[in-house]
Amino acid sequence: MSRESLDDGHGALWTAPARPGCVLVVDDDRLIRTIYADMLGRHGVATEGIEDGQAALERLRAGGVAAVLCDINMPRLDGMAFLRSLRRLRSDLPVVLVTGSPALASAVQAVELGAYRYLTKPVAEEDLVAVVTGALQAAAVRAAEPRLAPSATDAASGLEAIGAWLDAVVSGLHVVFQPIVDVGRGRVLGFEGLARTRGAEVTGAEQIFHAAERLGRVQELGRILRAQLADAAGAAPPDGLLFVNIHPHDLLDADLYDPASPLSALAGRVVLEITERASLEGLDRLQERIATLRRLGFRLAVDDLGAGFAGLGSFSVLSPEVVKIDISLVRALQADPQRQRVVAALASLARSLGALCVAEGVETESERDALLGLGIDLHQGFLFAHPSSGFGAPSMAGRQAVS
Ligand code: G
Ligand code: MN
Repeated sequence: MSRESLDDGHGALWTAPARPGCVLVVDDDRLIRTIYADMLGRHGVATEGIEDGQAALERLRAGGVAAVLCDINMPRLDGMAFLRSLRRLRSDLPVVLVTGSPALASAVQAVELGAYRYLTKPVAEEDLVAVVTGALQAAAVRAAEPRLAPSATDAASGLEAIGAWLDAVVSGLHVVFQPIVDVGRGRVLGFEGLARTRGAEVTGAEQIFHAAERLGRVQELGRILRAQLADAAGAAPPDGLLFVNIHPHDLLDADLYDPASPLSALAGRVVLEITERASLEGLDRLQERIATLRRLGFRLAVDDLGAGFAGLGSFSVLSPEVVKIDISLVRALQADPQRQRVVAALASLARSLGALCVAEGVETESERDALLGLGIDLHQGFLFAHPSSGFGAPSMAGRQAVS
């Protein structure tokens, strides 16, 4: 993962931490430690090996560790006990767990303890590198988050430029819709509203919200988008659900809880998607807020599951009605038995919590069929329809037509 990827293209908003730190590889098997170190080393990731959880806790006190890659089965202090003790000391350090047996019980425990990600043995080099560099990037973003560019003037002018850009974004802000298809039944479950703009050049909605976060304008955007969504909903099929993305900052906005807001009037049809990319940690009175949303009639979804820093923590906090599997887990799923196991475990976790499971970013028939093979039949993606301004029937990509 390159340093440049932290630059948003509008002048560096943050500086990289002075010392990024290494990845602490915790495994009682020396050979495995060496293998992981070699795999990561080939991709420029510095590692340090250590033989068990107890030793790892002691090592962490000395600092200089940016992320941890940890086996679950170890003598003295095992991976779970290690993670539990670590969370008492530090809540922010990303921990990637590795296990030989991806039992549901340990997945749930890992969720509760906020593991960054879960890998099953044998770990492919490609997966290891992708997950560990993702963890390192999350750590770097966290470490750099409150900081601005080195000189105050640069920071101020940078912010001003971003403010002007965001004004242009807001002036052209609008919502497009993408269907979520029940492939098994050949019908549409609902539509997700997605933010777009005509006002400025953007690479995606994430870029918009990234800038809005820096400027404290997330709630302003959220209000505009929710009002537009409610407005457009009149043209949507009346029996379909509306999936609405909510940024964690929106959860602190009184407008979201206002029974008189345009979206509240439609709450019974609305599923609020909360991304798993951002942490819900530290949000004031979160449980109370979630309960209020449910009282208003909203349902909740965990979005982008499998992509985030928050790990699976949002599961236990939100008790979601819907779980959306991230596009990164869906891409070329048919060719990756290991990832199929992970997706199957997430789907089974969703089912055991009574939630519907939607796969995002389905682009090919092979991905569709692999998902169907795992019992996941709610799909969203370009294979069925690109996001568009209307609520047209999606292509069923060779299957029966949608009613
Ligand atoms: O974070 P969230 O899941 O809400 O974002 C969905 C984004 O993914 C939207 O911007 C949408 O345009 C995009 N998207 C939807 N379907 C596909 C797909 O099949 N492939 C890709 N690459 N992107 C998709
Ligand atoms: Mn979404």
